[in-house]
Amino acid sequence: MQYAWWHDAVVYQIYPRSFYDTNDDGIGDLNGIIEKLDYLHWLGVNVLWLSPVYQSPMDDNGYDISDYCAIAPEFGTMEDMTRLIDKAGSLGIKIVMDLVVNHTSDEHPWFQAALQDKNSPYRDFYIWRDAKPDGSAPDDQGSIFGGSAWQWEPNTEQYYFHLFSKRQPDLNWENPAVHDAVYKMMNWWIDKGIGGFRLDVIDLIGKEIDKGITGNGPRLHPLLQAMNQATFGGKDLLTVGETWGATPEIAKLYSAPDRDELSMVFQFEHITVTWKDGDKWQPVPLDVAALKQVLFKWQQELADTGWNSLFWNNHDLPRAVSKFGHDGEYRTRSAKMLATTLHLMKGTPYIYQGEEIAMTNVAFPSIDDYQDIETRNFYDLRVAEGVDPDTMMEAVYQNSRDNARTPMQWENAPQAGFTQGTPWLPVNPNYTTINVARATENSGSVLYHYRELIKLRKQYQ
Ligand code: TEU
Ligand code: CA
Repeated sequence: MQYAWWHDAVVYQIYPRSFYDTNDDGIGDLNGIIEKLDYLHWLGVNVLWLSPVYQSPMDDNGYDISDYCAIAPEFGTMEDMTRLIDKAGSLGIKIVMDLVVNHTSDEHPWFQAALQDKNSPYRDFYIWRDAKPDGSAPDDQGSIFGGSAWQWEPNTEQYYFHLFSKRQPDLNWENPAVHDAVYKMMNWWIDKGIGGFRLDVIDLIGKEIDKGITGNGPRLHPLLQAMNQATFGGKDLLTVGETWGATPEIAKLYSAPDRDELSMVFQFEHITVTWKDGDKWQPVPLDVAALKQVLFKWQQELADTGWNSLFWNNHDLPRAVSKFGHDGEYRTRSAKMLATTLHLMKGTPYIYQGEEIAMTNVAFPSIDDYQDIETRNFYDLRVAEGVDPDTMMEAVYQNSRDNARTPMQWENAPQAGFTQGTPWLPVNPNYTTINVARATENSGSVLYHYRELIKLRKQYQ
């Protein structure tokens, strides 16, 4: 296989809102990432993937973008972004941006124009259908965040389609004008000197909803080949698609070099082994033998063609040590075991912020303490359907996305040293013992173990 720089890169994912706050508003910011670059450099990672920092009403914490070429004020300014790219670059660290183009925010000017006028050229940027004769939605397609995927729009009297919240209308990838607008935006970021893109739910853009197809639609791979050609192709960038529906065969379609699509994809088969029938709100105990089989399968299937992304957790998933290890007595040992397993496989490893100090899941007393839209929606839905609230709360403790989103634990100081203000989401109370400062003082810590693994990879690349 022809060598690419990202084959031996180690990526660190930052959830900016929860990383480090420099202006005491309780929200992590770009300057916070800049302040921690020395730490990340010391750890040895050479790529940072930032969850979205674009302008957004934050219905889904930034995965609902209202301006792709502006920074949300709570995160900073475009000047801060430029400084981050430059300073990281001087340390040999590239910045990978989150590209969310299955949908926009309902506050995006494209959607605003579409709402105003059925004849606007932007109307067809989104997916509209008439009501059924009885006024109900065109079909019973559901949203991934619960409820119908169709939202009635009274002004123009049609339904629009949204696979996530109703504030995240899906873009219409059957419209070539959408391609051009997205390519233009991507090239604008490439020209700013970024290191690549993480493509959010990219397997949904080939959808053919009138046939009931959302994931892995027939138009998906041609769309990615066209995007590659018009934007990052030949630019030596890292591109990683988020593809919940990927089998090894599908992963090879995306990542075999001669197909000119993406560098690699995230597949989730090892994640869903702990979900009953693919439902994260029905967690089942980890079957270690099944997990091993999944890991083996992917190593073998992508050994010669395609490329694996290696990850245990991200901003949507529970903490690795809580899910796959043991977050009590064996926290340190099991976190090191997980790190070793992952980093010694073939592929590009991803570390999610806090994983390197074995941060754990959290258990807030009440559902009202949870901020995540998916968690809140499903709690209400399932309890209304008759699921016992305590059972649902247990599922939240296991799999809520907020497990990953509690603030980064920097030191044993108020609010874990994350902020001098009130954090947007409470800190995990175990910060008094689990924090970066303490891990740094102990060469036997999980943190040093990660650092050694990263060094080993560099040494034997
Ligand atoms: O996630 C896609 C996705 O399907 C997850 O939200 C999934 O429903 C669940 O949380 C898995 O446990 C991506 C982003 O990573 C996520 O943060 C966004 O909310 C979502 O797309 C919409 O942009
Ligand atoms: Ca801040």
